[in-house]
Amino acid sequence: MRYFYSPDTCALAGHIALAEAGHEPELIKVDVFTRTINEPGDYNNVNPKGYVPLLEFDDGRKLTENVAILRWISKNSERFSKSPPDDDRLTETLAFISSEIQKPFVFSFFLPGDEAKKDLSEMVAGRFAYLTQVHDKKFLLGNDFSVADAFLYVMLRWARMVNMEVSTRLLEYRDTIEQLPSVQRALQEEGLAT
Ligand SMILES: N[C@@H](CCC(=O)N[C@@H](CS)C(=O)NCC(=O)O)C(=O)O
Repeated sequence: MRYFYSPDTCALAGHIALAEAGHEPELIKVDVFTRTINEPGDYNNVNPKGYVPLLEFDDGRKLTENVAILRWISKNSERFSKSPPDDDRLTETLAFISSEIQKPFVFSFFLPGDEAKKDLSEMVAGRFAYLTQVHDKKFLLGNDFSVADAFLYVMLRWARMVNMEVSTRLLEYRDTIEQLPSVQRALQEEGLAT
C-alpha cells in the first residue's frame, strides 16, 4: 500500500488514521505546488486531480478524497472495527468537516482578497462554534477515537497556525488527540513533531 501526502495538509488525517489502524503504507511525499514526487514522472500521472491524499492499494487500485479514504480505513482495520462508529453519523461528520471546514479553510489561505479571506475564516470559525455546541462526548462520535477525530484534529492544527480563536473545549480536545502515539508517529513521519 502507498499513501501520497504532503506535510500538514488535510492528508495528515488519513496518515494518522492509517497509523492508528496499524496499516504501514509506504509514504510518498508530494510537492502539491509543483505536483512532483520523488520518483519518475509527475504526480498528475498518479492522480490526475493533482491533489493529496491518495491511497494506492497493492493491486494498483487507487482511492482519492479524504472522506472515502477515511471511511475505508475505518472499515478496514481491527482497531476501528472493535467499536465501529455509526456509519451514517461517520459519513455525515466527515462530509461536514470536508465541505464546511476544510474547503473554506483552503480557500481562505489561497484566494486573493482580504474581504473574501475574512468571510471564509468567519465561516470556518462558525463551524467550530457549532461543533463546540453539539459535541459533549470525549470524541466527535462518542467515547472512542474515530477517523473523524483525525480529520478535525488537522483542522484545529490549521486554526492554530492562523491564530483563529476556538473554544477551550476544542483546544482541550485537540491537545488530547495530539498526545496519541499514532498522532505523534504521523507528525514525526511528516517532519512536524515539536
Ligand atoms: N476534495 C479533496 C480535496 C483535497 C485537497 O484540498 N488537498 C489539498 C491539500 S489539503 C491539495 O493537495 N491541494 C493542492 C491542489 O489542489 O493542487 C479531498 O477531500 O481529498
